[in-house]
Amino acid sequence: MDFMQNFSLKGKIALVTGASYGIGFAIAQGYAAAGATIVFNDINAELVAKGIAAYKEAGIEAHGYVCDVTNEEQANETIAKIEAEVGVIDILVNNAGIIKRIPMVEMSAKDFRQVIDIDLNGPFIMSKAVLPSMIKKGHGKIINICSMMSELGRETVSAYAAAKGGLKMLTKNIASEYGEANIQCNGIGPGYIATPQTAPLRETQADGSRHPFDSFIIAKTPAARWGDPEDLMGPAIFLASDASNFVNGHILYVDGGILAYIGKQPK
Ligand code: NAP
Ligand code: GCO
Repeated sequence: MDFMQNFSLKGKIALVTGASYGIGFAIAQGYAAAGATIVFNDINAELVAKGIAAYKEAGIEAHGYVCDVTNEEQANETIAKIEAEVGVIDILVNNAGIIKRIPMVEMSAKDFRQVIDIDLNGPFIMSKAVLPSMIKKGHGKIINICSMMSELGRETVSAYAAAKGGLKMLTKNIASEYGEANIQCNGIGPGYIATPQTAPLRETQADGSRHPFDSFIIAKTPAARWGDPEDLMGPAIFLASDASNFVNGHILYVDGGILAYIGKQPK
């Protein structure tokens, strides 16, 4: 057999959560290019419609569903609907996520809980919803979108770092608990990627200079650039394909080298 077929997703059904745009949309585009049927959800009908139009423009006939990943009843109903209308999900990417950048001492418990709910409880809920059919089918891939903050902290992102650190360990635990059922659960840890979520960190200043955080990330990244969502497509295809069937519980950092680098000396 042509070994490269191991990287194909032909005949697979992939659900990418929160994938109307951003990183999720890019990963879904990569999966479609590799042959998968694309299913995505977002939190409201307007975003789902926007997503379907965007996929259509990219030549992809995606299936879109309104589902809040923090709502277990809605998640279970949506997975049942997808299984009835599209088929059993082979690949789940837990991509949906938010960040709130607030100094911890100023952050309400309500705000903290909301980030944990979407970024950590959501992946738990969605993974729990797809696992039974994956186990019955005898195979499955779960990919959790972690973060640099699964390894590092920084000011104002206490809830997000706690959630993404927890998501790293949830990834390892799903891998441990369901590896015997031929389920592989891995994470992708994107570095700093140019999406709406990081737009506030890249805003050009009133004097036309770069945002200080923008310059900071450039100095901390050996590749000396922000990542693009497209940089994640190849790693995501690898982790969703048969080529990674013996990779389990691994967090693949796609960060341009940030985690390996002390950072460029300021001029
Ligand atoms: P984004 O542009 O903000 O997109 C996040 C997506 O998730 C949006 O479509 C959002 O919909 C959806 N979403 C939010 N809450 C949801 C919920 N409760 N149920 C369903 N969907 C929900 O973010 P991104 O930059 O593409 O990031 C995607 C993932 O990568 C996130 O988990 C993020 O933490 C992670 N990440 C991002 C970076 C980066 O530098 N950008 C780096 C590392 C990791 P709404 O528009 O309705 O909120
Ligand atoms: C931040 C950024 C990061 C990125 C990403 C890095 O405020 O530090 O939003 O958290 O989103 O998670 O990997």
